[in-house]
Amino acid sequence: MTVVPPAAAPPVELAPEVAQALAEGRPVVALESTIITHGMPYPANLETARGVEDVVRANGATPATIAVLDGRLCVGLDDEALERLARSAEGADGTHDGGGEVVKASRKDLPAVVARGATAGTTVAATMYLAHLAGVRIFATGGIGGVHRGAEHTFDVSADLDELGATPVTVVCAGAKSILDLPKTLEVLETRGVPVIGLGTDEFPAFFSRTSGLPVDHRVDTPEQLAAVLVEHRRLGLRGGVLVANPIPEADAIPAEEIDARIDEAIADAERAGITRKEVTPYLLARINELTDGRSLVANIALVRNNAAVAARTAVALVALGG
Ligand code: PSU
Ligand code: MN
Repeated sequence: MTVVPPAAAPPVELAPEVAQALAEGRPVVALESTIITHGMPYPANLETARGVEDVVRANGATPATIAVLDGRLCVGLDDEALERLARSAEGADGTHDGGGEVVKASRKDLPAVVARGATAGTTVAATMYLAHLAGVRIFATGGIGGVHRGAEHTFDVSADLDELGATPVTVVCAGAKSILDLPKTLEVLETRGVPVIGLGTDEFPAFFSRTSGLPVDHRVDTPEQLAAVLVEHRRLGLRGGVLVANPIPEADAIPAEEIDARIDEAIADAERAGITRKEVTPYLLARINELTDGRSLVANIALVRNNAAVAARTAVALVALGG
């Protein structure tokens, strides 16, 4: 499957700063917004969204946070838009459902969200697709969706994995949370032909912790080396994206022994509450935050910032390589 936007696709709306950077061939980094609307509570989500944009700028690139605002596919948001998305999240009105007004939009939700003029945070899958339409090649997030534990019974596999197999955007993440089945997630990525590249690591990191015991496909040690891989990926004409696994900084990591019991507890709570489909991941993220008294949130913020820095430096290196 090659991703060719249909002629009648609604145009993405580029923020002036993003349009100018792209037109001048300067580095741009896409950022997702489900992490704002359904991934963190207010006001930490707003501080994080702003802070991550600052990190991208400090490392020489232009940030493009992507979301759907009143049916418009926006690539690059102003502060008012960030605040509106952030205020819809849990914590702002005490609910778990993103306020009911702002949708969590994966690829499959985009047509209906646009048609009814709704507002949505975009998942990794939807953000990759919209970044590609806009001509942005690199994207930073916290953790990707993947194969959930128990997927052999529930069939719960995130659309993020298929998007990585189909859409030519590089995603910088800190691995995946152990709410997911990491071995199965890596198996699916392998089947989809997605290169999993460790930055300064031989192991796929487990989001809160730097190690999982599972090897990545290939290791690079600098953003320049990573950019060289991305240039070859493109020259080979390989469809799909590249997944960069960038471990959480040592100082912010939480030992697996400490977090895993809380994650098990959150999964058991989700099962008991009958949570299914797109609600599973937001429920688990909110529950883990509660069960760790916010410690998971602190780690989450640190790793997202770290990923934004790497994505920006890689975007700069890509431009330097003419790729
Ligand atoms: N994992 C996290 N934080 C997040 C998400 C995942 O640690 O915020 C969000 C991302 O937007 C990701 C989405 O793309 O959840 C995956 O949702 P699902 O599992 O429903 O595909
Ligand atoms: Mn799912």
